[in-house]
Amino acid sequence: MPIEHTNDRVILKHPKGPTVELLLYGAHILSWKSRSPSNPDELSERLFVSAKATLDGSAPVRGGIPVVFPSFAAPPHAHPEHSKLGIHGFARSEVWTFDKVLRDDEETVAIRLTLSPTPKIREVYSRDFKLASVITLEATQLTNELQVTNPAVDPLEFHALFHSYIRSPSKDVLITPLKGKKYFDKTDKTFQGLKTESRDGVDVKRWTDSVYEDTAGESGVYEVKWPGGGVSVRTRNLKDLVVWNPQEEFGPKVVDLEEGGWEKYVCVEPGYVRGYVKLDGGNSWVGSQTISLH
Ligand code: TA6
Repeated sequence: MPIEHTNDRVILKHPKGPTVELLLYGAHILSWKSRSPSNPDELSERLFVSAKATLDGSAPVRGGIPVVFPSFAAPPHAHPEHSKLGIHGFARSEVWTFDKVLRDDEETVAIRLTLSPTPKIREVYSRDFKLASVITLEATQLTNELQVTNPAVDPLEFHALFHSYIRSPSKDVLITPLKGKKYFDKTDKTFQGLKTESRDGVDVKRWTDSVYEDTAGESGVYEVKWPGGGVSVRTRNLKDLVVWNPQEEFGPKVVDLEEGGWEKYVCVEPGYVRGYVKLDGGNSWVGSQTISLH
């Protein structure tokens, strides 16, 4: 079977070998194993999940691809409708519903999960919404699509982001093209304005927590490279990019991050988080990322 669906998770199996494993909790992708075009014999894990991650649905998973909606970052949130929400909103800590298989053929395996307000969500968030997460596995790439529908009359304002933990030797990673882009540096408590990126390639050799704005440009494509490997991240309707790695300086404070885990990934997070997506009543919005192997 190309798709296995158990109580708490779904496994997608591509006919050429790649697999994706995800939890219904958070529509959270835990694993993506794929071959690279340059080395088709090698089927390897492309995401990082901490050995100390909680996988029982009692806390967000440290690693993989968390989905952030409707608010990014820690409280206090500036938006009045987000005042009761915790860090990164609720999408990553709710159990989604397996909706359907969208494709299952020689080229593509794709499924859709959905989430609508639950009693638990209504305690902290009063707006109506419908979310769908479409996960598409192809031979050398993985696509996440978040669809947001506003069934109400009033506009819905939200943040959306894919908090992807890309497995990589973090000290050797370079991310482009961010030169000249404005960013908010969350590691610098002494400066609350926007900095301008001066580097051709952004590294995460030191603790990095940078929220770049309006980076997607015409192409919406980022390159993440390291010696002997890399990925391209192609985005749609996600104008901003967050780059995060705590390194030794902050990593030990992240309680569910394994010792030294910060050396094994870089978070490259396409999102719409500087300002809000404003979605008119009765309309839908789609944001997506496609991660392709070099
Ligand atoms: O996206 C970067 C970030 O907001 C960092 O500030 C950070 O600490 C991180 O996400 C992880 O957040 P979490 O809630 O998963 O611990």
